[in-house]
Amino acid sequence: MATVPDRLDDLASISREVAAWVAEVARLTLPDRIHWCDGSEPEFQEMQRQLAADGELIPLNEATHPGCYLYRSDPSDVARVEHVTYVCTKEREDAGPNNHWMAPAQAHRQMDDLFRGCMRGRTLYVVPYCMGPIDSPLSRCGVEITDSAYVVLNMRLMTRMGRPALERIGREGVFVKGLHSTGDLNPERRFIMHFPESLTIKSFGSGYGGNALLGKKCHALRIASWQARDEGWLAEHMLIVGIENPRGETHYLACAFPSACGKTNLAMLIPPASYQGWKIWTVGDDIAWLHPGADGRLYAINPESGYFGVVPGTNQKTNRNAFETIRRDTIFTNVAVTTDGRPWWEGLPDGEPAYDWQGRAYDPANGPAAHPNSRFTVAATRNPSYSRASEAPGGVPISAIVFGGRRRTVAPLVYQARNWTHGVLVGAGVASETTAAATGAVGVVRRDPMAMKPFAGYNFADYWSHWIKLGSKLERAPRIFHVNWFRQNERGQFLWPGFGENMRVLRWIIERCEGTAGAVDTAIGHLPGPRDLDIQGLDLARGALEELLAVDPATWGEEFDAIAAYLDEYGDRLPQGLRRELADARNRLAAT
Ligand code: OXD
Ligand code: MN
Repeated sequence: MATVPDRLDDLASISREVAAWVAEVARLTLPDRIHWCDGSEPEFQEMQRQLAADGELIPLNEATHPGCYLYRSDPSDVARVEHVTYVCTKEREDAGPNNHWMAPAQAHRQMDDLFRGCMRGRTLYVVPYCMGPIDSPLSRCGVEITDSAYVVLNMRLMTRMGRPALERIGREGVFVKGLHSTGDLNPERRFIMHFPESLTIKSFGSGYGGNALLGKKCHALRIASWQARDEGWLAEHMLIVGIENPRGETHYLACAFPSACGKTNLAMLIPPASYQGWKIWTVGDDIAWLHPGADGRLYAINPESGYFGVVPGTNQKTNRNAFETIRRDTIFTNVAVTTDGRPWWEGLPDGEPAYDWQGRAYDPANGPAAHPNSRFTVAATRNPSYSRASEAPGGVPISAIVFGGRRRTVAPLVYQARNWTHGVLVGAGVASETTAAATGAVGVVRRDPMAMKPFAGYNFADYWSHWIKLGSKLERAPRIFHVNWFRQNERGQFLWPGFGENMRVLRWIIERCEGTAGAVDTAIGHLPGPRDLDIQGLDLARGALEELLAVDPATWGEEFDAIAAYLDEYGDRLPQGLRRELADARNRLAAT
C-alpha cells in the first residue's frame, strides 16, 4: 500500500490547500507514487523518454519530424463524450436545458466510487497550471490530478504548467480542482462531471483530449463561463486573430465556430498573394477570455499556450502555418504512419500510410488511415504566425466578434448584426453540421449557440442575459458578424474557396469596423453589396457571389421559426431583449 509520499518535496510545501487536497485524493485513489510536476524542460523530456521506453509513445522519424511522437488512444476513446458530460449545480435550472444535470451529492458519490483505489499500481501526477499569461490579472489557475503521463505531457504544451503556476496558487489560495483518471477506459464507466459552485471537475474513464486535459474545455470553458458570469466577463469558444493592414495597424477579431469548423485554419490564415503587406497574427485557436477594459473596449486573452488541433486536411495549401508548426516537437494522436516512421493523414499530398491509427497494416477497407478526429498537440510558440501579444497581461482589444457555422444552405457568406443585442441573437441562432470532434452522428444540423452548446457551464438563458448586460456596459463594444464558409450549390459544390481567400471577408469586416466599407441593409443584418467585397483575381463560378450573398425570405422564414422554437425551450428565463430582437427581425423579413 502506498499513499502520501514520505518526503514532501518543496513543490508540495508551496500551497497548503493544494497539498491537503492531494493527500485527500491519494487516500481515495491509493497510487503507488506521487509526482509533483515542476513543468521544467528536463522533466518533460524525461517523461517523454520514459513513455517511449514503455511503448506508450512511438518516436516518429527523427530526420523529418524531430522531437515528434505518436500516441494511439483506445479505439473507443477518440472524441469528447457529450452524452456523459454533466454540470452538477445545486439547482437543476442553473445548468439549464443545454446541459446534462445531476445533483452534486449524487454525482460526487458516483464519481468517488469510481475513483476509489483506481490508481493502485500507478503514479498520481500533480499538475499545477495557469490558464493565461502567468502574470496576468485575467488568468486563472487550476491543479489537475491525473494518472496519465500522456495527459501531463499534453498539459505541459497546452498550459503554463508547473512551479510558477503553483506559486501563484500559493499566493492566491484559489484554484480549480480537476481530478482525472483513465480508469479502465470502459465507456460504460466514463463520466465528465463539473461542479462550478465548488470549482471542481471529476473526469473518469477517458484519456482523450477534451475529456482528460482538464484545463481546456472543462476549466477554460465550462467552469470559467460560470466564474465569468459571476465576475463580469466572458469565457468563449473563440479563436483570437490579429490582422495587420499595410499601414501597420492591427485589428483583433474573436471568432466562435463549432468544433472542427476551421478555427485553427482561420487563426493561422495566409493572406492571398494579392494581399501584399497584410499580416496575420495568431493569439489563440480555440478559447478566448474576454474582459471589459477601463476604456470601454473588450480585451481578450487566450488562456491556452498550445494547440490541440484536428490533423486530417492539414497541408501546405490549407494551412501552411499549421503544417510548419507540427514538423517538430509535436505529439500526434491517432494518425497513421508511413514505413519510414513519418506521420500520415488524409489530405497529405504525398507519402502513403503503412499502419493506420489503430496500428493495423493499412487497409482501405478499414476506413480512413488517420482517425477523422486525430490531433496534434504543439506549443503555440512554434507557429510562424504566433503573436507576441499572446503574452500581454492585459490582453488584446477586440474590434469584431465573428460567429459562424457549417451550413450548406441558409446562412450567407457574411453579414453584420445591427447592434450588440441583435448580435447576441445572431450568436444564439448559430447552427452547424456536427463533426467528428464529438461522438455521435456526423453531418446533422444542430443549434450550437455561440459554438458553446457543449461548453456553456450554465443555463443558456442566463448566459444570453449575461451577454446582453455585459454589452450594454461597453462604450466601444466590438461589432458582431456571422460568416459561413461552407455554402454549397445544388450539386453539392462549395460556392466559396475558403482558406486563405477568407481574408477578403475579414477585410470587409475590419473595414466595417473602421466605417469605410459599404453594405446593404437586409432583414437579417448588413451584407456586403456586390461591389463591397474584394473579389479581384478570384475565380468564382458564375452566379456564385449572388448566391453567397442572397437572403431568401422563405428560407429565412423557416430559419427564424427554427430559432424561435429553440429559444422557446428556455421558457421564461429567456431574456426579453432576445425575444424583441427576434420579433423585429421577423417583422423586417415580413416587410421585404
Ligand atoms: C476541440 C473541440 O477539441 O472543440 O477544440 O472539440
Ligand atoms: Mn474547440
